[in-house]
Amino acid sequence: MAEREFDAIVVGAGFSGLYMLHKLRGLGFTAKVIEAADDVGGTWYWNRYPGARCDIESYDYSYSFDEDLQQEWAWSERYAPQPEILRYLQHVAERFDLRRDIQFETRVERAVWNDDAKRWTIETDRGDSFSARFCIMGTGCLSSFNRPDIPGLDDFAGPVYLTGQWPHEGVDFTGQRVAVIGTGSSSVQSTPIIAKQAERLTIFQRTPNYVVPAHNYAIPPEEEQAIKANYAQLRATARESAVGSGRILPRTPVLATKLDEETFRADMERRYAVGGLIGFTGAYADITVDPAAAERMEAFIAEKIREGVDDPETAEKLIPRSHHIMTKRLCVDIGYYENFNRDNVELVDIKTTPIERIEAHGLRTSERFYEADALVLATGFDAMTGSLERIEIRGKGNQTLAEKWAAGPITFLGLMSAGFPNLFLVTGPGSPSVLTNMVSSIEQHVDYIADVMVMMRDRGAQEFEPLPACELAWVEHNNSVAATTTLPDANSWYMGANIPGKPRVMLPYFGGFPAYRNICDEIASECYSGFSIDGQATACDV
Ligand code: NA7
Repeated sequence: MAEREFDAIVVGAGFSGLYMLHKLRGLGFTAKVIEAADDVGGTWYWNRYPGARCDIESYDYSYSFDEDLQQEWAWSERYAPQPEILRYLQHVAERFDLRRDIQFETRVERAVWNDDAKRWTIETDRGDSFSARFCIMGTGCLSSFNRPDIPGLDDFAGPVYLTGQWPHEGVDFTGQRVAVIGTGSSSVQSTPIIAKQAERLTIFQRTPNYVVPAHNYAIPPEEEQAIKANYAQLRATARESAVGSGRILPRTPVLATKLDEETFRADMERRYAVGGLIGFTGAYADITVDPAAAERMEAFIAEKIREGVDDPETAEKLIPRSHHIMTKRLCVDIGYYENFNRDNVELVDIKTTPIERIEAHGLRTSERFYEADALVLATGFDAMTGSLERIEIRGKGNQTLAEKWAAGPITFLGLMSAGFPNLFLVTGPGSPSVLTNMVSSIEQHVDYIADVMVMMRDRGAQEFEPLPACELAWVEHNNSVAATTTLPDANSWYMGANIPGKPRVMLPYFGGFPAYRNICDEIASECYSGFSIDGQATACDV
C-alpha cells in the first residue's frame, strides 16, 4: 500500500493536537492529525455527562498563543461547561482552518520506527499507512476509560453509561432508578444533576474525596474586560505558578502547622469563599509534605461536610479518611453535598459493604440488593499511560513502548522515551501535566517539540532521542521529588493505583511547572543536553 508522507503525524485532535497542527503549519512543516472521534475536542468531545465542566477557570483554561483569539473569545462562566469548551475548540479549528488536515473517525493502531529510513510508519484501523519523520502523541492524559471488572456487569439489563463516553444525544433519567459507581470529579459533577431527573439515585462510593465549592458564576462584562485588559499579566502569572494557573490564590506565607487556630480558620474560610482548585492548591508549603498540616485542612473540610449534610451517618461516610487532602485531585462541586439531603438520593459505602455482583435489575452488595434501571460508571481512567500503551508503538529493536514501560513509564521530561526516536509525547508521564492547568502545559510542550523539529531541520538531522542514562536520571528525580511528599501513600490515579495490576509509580512530575519549564529551557539552551542527535550525544557545534 502506498504510504502518504508527512513531516509529522499527530495523534489526537484535542487541545494538544489542534495547537500542534497550527504550530507546525506556521513553521512550514507538513502534518496530519488522526482523530478517532468524528470531530475535534478530545476530552471535551467524549466527556459529555451532565454537569461536565472544567475545574480550572475558563480564562485560564484556554490557549494563549494567539492574542486575537484570547481577546475575541468570551467565556460565559467562571468554570466553563463542556459544551462551551467544545464550541471553543471547534471555533479554533475553524478559525485556523485546521480541519482540512485532520482525518476523523480513524484510530491509530500501530506506529513502527523504521531505523533505515529514520521514519515512523503509522497505521490506522481504516487501513491507512502514513510515513512521517515525527510522530507526536496528543492522546491526552485522561482518555482511556476504566471499565471496572465487577462480576455480572455484562448481565445488567438496562443501559450502562460511561461518564467518559457519554451518548451524544444525551440521556433522560426521568422516572428511573439510577445507580452510579464512583465518587471522583465526574460523579461529583454529574450526580447533582442526575438526582434532579431520576426517581431514585444510589451512589456507590469506594473512597470519598475532598470536595470544595466551585462558587461558579456568570462572568459579568466588567470582569471579562478587566481580565482581557491584563491578559498578558495573567498568562505570565500562569507561567510562574506551580500549577500553571494565572488566577491562583497566593500561598499563605506561614506553614499551616505554624498558624494559630484563629488565623488558620480565618485563612481557610477566605480560601473556601474563593473556592475551587485556585483557593486550595498550594495554599501552604507544608500541605503535601507534613501529614499534620494536611490533617488541619482535612478537619476544616470535615466540618463543612457535617454542616452541609443533614443526615449525620451520611456525612460521616462522606468524610475522607484513607488519604490526605491533595494526594488525589480535589473535586470542585456545584451542589454535591446538598445532593445528599434529597429524599431520592442514597449513598452506599462499598468499602464496608462491597458490591458482590451486578445483576439484571440492580446491584447486590454484601448487605442487600439495590434495584436499578440504569447504571452509570464514573470510574475514571487508565491515566497518562493508558492511551499510549493501547497503541502498538514499536521503536528500535522492535520493542514496544508498553513492553519498555512494563514496570512503569520511563521518559525524559515526560516528552520522549529512549529507543523511540522522533516520538514526542505531549504532556506524557514524567511531565507536570495533570498537576497543572493542562493548557499551559500543552502549549509549553507543543512549543518545545516544534523548536526541536526546527533545530533538526536546520541541522539536516534525522534522529532525536533521549540518552538512556539521562531518562533514568529523570525518572529517579521524579520519584525522589514525589518521595518528599505524601502523594505516594494514596491510592490515586497519579500513582496508577486505580487500575488493577498497573505499576505503582508516580506518573506526573511534582516539581512544579516553572521549575520544570526552566529545566526544559536549560536543556534546550545547552543544545539539548541529555538527548542524542543522529546517534551522537548532543554538542553545541552549530
Ligand atoms: P476518578 O477521579 O479516577 O474517580 C473514579 C471513581 O471511581 C473513584 O471514586 C474510584 O474509587 C471509583 N472506582 C474505580 N474503579 C472502581 C471499582 N472497580 N469499583 C468501585 N469504584 C471504583 O475519575 P473521574 O472521571 O471522576 O475524574 C478523573 C479526573 O478528571 C479528575 O481527577 C479531574 O482531573 C478530571 P477509588 O477512589 O479508586 O477508590
